[in-house]
Amino acid sequence: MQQPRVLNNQTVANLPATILKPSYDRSELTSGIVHVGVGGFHRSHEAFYTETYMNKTKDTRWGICGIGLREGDRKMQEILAEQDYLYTLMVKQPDGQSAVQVIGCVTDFILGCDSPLAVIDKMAHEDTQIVSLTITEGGYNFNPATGAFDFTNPDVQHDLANPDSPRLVFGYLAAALKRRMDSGETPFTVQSCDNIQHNGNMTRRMLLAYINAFDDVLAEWVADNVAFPNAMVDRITPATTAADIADVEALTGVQDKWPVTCEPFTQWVIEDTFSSERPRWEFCGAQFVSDVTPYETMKIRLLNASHTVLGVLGSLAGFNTINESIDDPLFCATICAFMDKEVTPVLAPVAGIDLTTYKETLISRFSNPNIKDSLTRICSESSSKVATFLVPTIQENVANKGSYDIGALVAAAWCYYSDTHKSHAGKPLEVIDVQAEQLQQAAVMTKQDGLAFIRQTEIFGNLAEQAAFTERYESYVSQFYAGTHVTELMRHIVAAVKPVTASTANA
Ligand code: CS2
Repeated sequence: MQQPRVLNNQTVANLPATILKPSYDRSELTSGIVHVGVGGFHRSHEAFYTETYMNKTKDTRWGICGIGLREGDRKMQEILAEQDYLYTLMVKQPDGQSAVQVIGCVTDFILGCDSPLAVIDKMAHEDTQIVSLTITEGGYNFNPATGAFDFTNPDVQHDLANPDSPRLVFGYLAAALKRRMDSGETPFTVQSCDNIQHNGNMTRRMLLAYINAFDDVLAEWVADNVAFPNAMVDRITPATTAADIADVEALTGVQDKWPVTCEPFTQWVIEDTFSSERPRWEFCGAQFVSDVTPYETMKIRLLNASHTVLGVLGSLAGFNTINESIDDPLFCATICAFMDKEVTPVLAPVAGIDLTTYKETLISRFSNPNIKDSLTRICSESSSKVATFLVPTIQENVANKGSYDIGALVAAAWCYYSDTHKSHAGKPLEVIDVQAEQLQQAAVMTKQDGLAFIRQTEIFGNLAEQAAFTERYESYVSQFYAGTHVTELMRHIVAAVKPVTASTANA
């Protein structure tokens, strides 16, 4: 049997003309960007914007050197290296059409677990203007209850003792910035692309806390010279499936072992405070603003939190994907009620954005039947996501005497789910969470202590001490343990609410 042709520098040249491919000269690329965490989202978002920028301007200084810090990054490194760092982006429209593009801006990929010094050299290299990060919400190493950098993490202790072979991103950034300081060069910008409120400020605070533990001079230089722009990032990017790989091959005639698929919608709002040069991403749709706070709060609390609500409640009800769940009128009504009654009242107005339209757009994005974003992906690392996306909204509503029925229901459903790892119908649920064991232990304790699960203060802050909240939460938890189906509780809640957001999906 004939071997499939694989995507690489040779085959890309002969792709059908309908497929967009790099129009700049890849052999001229230098890596102005070093990116830590080359997963699906980086490849559909920052790399896509950078590719679009270079296709338009032929300014080839903005190649991206990928960095993986862990063993788990090896597969991506190997596949990209085999493909001359080319990959395919497949944008899936709701009507079933897909636009396929080959992205060429990745120049290289270094694994920190194999060659830590090569990573430090690359970050410190004079071509590097930006070190960007998608290290997930959990990667920032802060204790959500106190907000402080977590020095108890054994990897932090390892990095303090071994500054030339760190494990965490903060060790790498510190070592590379020290080289820049010592050689008298301007620093690179550190640009977070994670869904964390004030992601730049958070990165700065964590990095400075880490550096302050061993080098006051470097800490002062970083504080005075390094920019950490805050940004809101958005593009739904499901995990790549075997069917996606087959579809890409059918459309392009070449095999890409790890393409990335995403929705058509994309948004990037960035504070324009860079340490030195940056690509003119505004030429290809990014928005530069002086204060990103309202945009990021809106996105994290509406989009990401609604994903978590659908993920947890939908998993118990037996759904597999976001679109399957939002297609169910009860789930759609629950999300509309959550957005209108629990989130909107605690959001500040966002200049230039009509919130009602924004929420309606979210419902239609969630409904895109071709994205098939799995609830397993959405529920992965819920311990960081619930703390970042949902708990602040509940806390503010408790303080303002607002509504938090759906927030309490999700907390209770997540407790039950963390205990049983099963849907109501007994379907096993795959729990991907670094805290999975701790979550299960806390959930199991619920039978003795109804509040055991929400006493995990690093996730829930002080919610276990808020009587108004705990009353609601305990009532839901005991109903779950008594066998009540999640949809029965949801029906009760939405019956009492008249949503404002029209469900375009189910109209
Ligand atoms: C999702 C995000 O992981 C999650 O829980 O909410 O990955 C979401 O799809 C992206 O932030 C969309 O921009």
